[in-house]
Amino acid sequence: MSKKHKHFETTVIHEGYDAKEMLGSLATPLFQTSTYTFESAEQGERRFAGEEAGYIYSRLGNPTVRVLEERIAALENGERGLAFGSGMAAVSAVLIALTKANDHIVCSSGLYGCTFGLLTMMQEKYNISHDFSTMETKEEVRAMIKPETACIYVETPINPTMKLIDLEMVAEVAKEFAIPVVVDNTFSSPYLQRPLDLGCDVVLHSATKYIGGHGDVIAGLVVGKKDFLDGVQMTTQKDIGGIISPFDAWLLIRGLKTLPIRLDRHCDNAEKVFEKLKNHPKVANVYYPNDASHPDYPIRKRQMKRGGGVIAFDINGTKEDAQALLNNLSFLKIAVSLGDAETLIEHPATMTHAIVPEASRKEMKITDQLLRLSVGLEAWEDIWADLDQALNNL
Ligand code: LCS
Repeated sequence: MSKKHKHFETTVIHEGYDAKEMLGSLATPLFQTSTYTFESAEQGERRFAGEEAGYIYSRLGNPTVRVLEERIAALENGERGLAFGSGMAAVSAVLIALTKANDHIVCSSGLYGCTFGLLTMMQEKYNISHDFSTMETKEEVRAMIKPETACIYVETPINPTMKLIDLEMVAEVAKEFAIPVVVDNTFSSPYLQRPLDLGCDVVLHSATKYIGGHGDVIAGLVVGKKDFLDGVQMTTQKDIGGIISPFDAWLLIRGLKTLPIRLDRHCDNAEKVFEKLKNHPKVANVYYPNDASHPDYPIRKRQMKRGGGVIAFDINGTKEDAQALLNNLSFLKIAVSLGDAETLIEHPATMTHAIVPEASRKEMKITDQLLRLSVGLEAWEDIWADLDQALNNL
C-alpha cells in the first residue's frame, strides 16, 4: 500500500499527482507530446548522459504516463511501475527481459491464448522452452524446475477457466531456487489481489480490462522491484518500443479512480448471476472462485478480497448450442475482453483460446461448450433475464 495514503480507495485517486506542480489542475494534464525541447545543446547532452533529470522523448518517459506508473506501483505495493501499449507488450517485455536463448519457463496450466502464442514463438525462435504445471502442491511445482528455469509465470484466476493458483505457495518454492515469479493479475486487479504482498516478484496487467474499465483503451502495466523495472525500461521497453500513448495513460488514470467502486459492483452482480446459473437446467458446470464448493475456494479466501466479475460455464449441449446461446441474446454483447461496464460473453474455444491446440484446450478444460461471461455493471436482474431467455430458447 502506498506510503502516503493509508487506503486503496484514496491511493487510487491521489497517488503520483501533485496539482501544485500543474498550475492547480485538478485533473492530471494530458502531455500529448512526442518530444521535449532543451534550453541548450549542453542541456541535451546532460539529459542524455543521465546527469540531469528531465524528459527527453516520450518513448523514454512522459509526465502523464509517469503519474499512471507511480499510481499502479503504489496500488500493487511495488517499487516501480511501467506502462505499455497493450497487455501483450507488457507480457512480452517481461518474459524477454527475464530469459535468454535455451532457458526454460514454468507456467500455470492455463494462460491467455496470446501468451500461449508468445511462449510458442519463443520456443521456436530461441529454444526457450516451457512446461505447464497445475501447481496444486509444492512438490508439483518443484518437480517442474530445471537448472535452466528462468522464471515461473502464473495467471490466477486463469483465463478462462477461473482456476486459482496459491501464490504464496508458489513464491515459497521459487525462493528455494532463487527464481522470480511473474503474476498476470488481469482478472483480479490490485483491488482484489496483490501478488507482491504474497511474495511474488513481478505483477502485470492487461490494463485494457478492469483498470481501464470502459472498453476504450488497450494497455498494459508492470510493477516490481526498481532495479528490475529500470532494466526493462532501458531494454525491452525502450528498444522494442511497446509504450503507451499519453492519451491512453490519461484514460487509465481516469478509469482507475472508480476501480474499487466498479469492482465491488462487478462482484455483487457476478455473485447473483452465479447463483442463478448454477441452478439452471441447461447449465452443466459453473466456475466462479467465490463458490464455496469450488475446490479453490480456500485459496480465494486467502488471497483474493472477492471472487471477481468473470464466470465461466459449460452448457448442457454441443458447440452449436453454445454458439446458439450467444446468438439468442438480446442486449448482452458477444465480445472478447472483460472488465467493461457492458456484460460481455464469448466462446473461448473458437475465440480467445482458438490458438491453443485442441489437446491442450481439453487439458485446460476449455471445452466446446464453455462460455466466458464478464459480468458488467448493468442491473443484475436485466443481465440474468437476458441470459435466462437465451438459455431457455436453446
Ligand atoms: N493477460 C490476460 C490474462 C488477458 O486476458 C489478456 C487479454 C492479456 C494478458 C493481453 O492483454 P491485451 O494485449 O489484450 O491488453 N485478454 C483478452 C481476452 O480474454 N479477451 O480479449 C483479450
